[in-house]
Amino acid sequence: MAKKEMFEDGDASNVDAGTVSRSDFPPDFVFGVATSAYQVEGASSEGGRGPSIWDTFCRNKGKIVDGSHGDIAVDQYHRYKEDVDLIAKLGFQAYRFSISWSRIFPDGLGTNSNTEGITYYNNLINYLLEKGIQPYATLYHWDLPQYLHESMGGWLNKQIVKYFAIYAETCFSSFGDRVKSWITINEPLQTAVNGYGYGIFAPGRSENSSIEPYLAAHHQLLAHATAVSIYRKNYKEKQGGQIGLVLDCEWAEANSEKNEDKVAAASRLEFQLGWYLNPIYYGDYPEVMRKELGDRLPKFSDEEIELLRNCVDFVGLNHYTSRFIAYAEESPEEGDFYKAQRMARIVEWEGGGFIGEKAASEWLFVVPWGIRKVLNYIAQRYHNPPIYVTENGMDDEENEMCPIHEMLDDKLRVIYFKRYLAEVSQAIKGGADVRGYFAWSLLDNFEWAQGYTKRFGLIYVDYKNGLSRHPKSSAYWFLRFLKGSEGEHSKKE
Ligand code: PNW
Repeated sequence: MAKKEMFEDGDASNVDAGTVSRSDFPPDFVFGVATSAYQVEGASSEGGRGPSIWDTFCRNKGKIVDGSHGDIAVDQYHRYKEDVDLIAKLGFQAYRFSISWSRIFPDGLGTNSNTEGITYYNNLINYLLEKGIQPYATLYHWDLPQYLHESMGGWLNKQIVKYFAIYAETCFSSFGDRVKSWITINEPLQTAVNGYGYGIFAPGRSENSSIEPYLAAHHQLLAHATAVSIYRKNYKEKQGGQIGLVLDCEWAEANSEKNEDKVAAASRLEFQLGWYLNPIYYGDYPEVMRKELGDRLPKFSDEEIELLRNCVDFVGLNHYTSRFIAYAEESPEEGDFYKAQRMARIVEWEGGGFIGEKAASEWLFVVPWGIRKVLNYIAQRYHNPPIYVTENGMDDEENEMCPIHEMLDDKLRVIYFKRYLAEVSQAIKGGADVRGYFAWSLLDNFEWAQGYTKRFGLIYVDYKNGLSRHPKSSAYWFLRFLKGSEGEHSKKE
């Protein structure tokens, strides 16, 4: 294929809600479902687990809309077999879960590992493999051991790199004989911006928002790179696995043909993806970030640049939604991080009309073509790396008045998956090297600051009736899709 033709956006007019099928994807393409430890496990003070910054954060009044927490969550710690059985029944081949750092090292310091914690993940991994499901393990999905925060400032302190490395190596040596796909860190952007800038995620800091997000991001990058170098040096060859980083990115579509809007949209992508991928692929933060942020952006030493160079086997992409982006001299959006970007995020097109149907979360609009554009963007800009879509999905509002059979008939979610998957298959046909896709989420769970008020699951969890699990229409849609019986029929017509 001629280079110029690669990654073209292609003709989306044939992307109709009814036509996506398993055979639109390569045979070895991986389909899975995803969760994270704090959102599903519960058992927060069992099995020797130490407290994490989310346990503490949830205790601060007003931080979680329904005043809830993950103490019990959906109790996967005790019900992992039932959940794995469901994954297998639906026909998924992979499960992306995260390991709770403070189950392995209760205070995070890396002196004595907690045998019970290791046993729990051994049991989970062994049961997945018994059911023919590949484990994709994330080392850090936001639940920093509380002690590392209290004693040294968590991600603000460079020492954290050393403790993360010890933790990562313990996981590689304990589980790497069976886990062949590792993710170091989930969405460092959200931790940096929401954890250390706006304070709406743990550890809830906003006092020094013009400095701390950039430090927290810097140390997450170095922690990631250090873990990768340990894996590559001591484990990769022997264990035959791969390791990557998961980034979240909304597609940024220029709000008009005006050059200033196009520049604003391009810079928005640099502030989301380039922040993490440029140091890895080009040896430094994006120029536009250096220009806007000056000395607030930390610098890499020569050794660090070397350490970061190409330190991913794959890029994990969490993608949910897209925005129109317009240039704004003063960002109307609050806070330093947005001010630096000189742009406005808009959901209503200049000429009227929303960018997509709104899901339950304030930030989530259904924009299927956005995922194709992000995938093509990563392929073009970062030398066509292997990509896994590590999260994609949408939420419904919890509604106690709504009868369960209505909650289970999640029609919009079925359309969401069909249309986003059709766009992923178009990106692959255009040349992007996408290897897998994980739906968020296996089941309804603790949605961070939104508590239990938002439901992202393929499987409904009945919070009032013993946390029982009930597959939604979207789960049955995936079952048919993965068996190959979905889409083929309408295609032949
Ligand atoms: C992801 N945003 O976070 C997380 O990885 C999941 O744990 C989470 O449950 C899921 O998305 C749904 O929210 C995000 O505001 C949270 O753009 C917020 C945003 C993006 C990603």
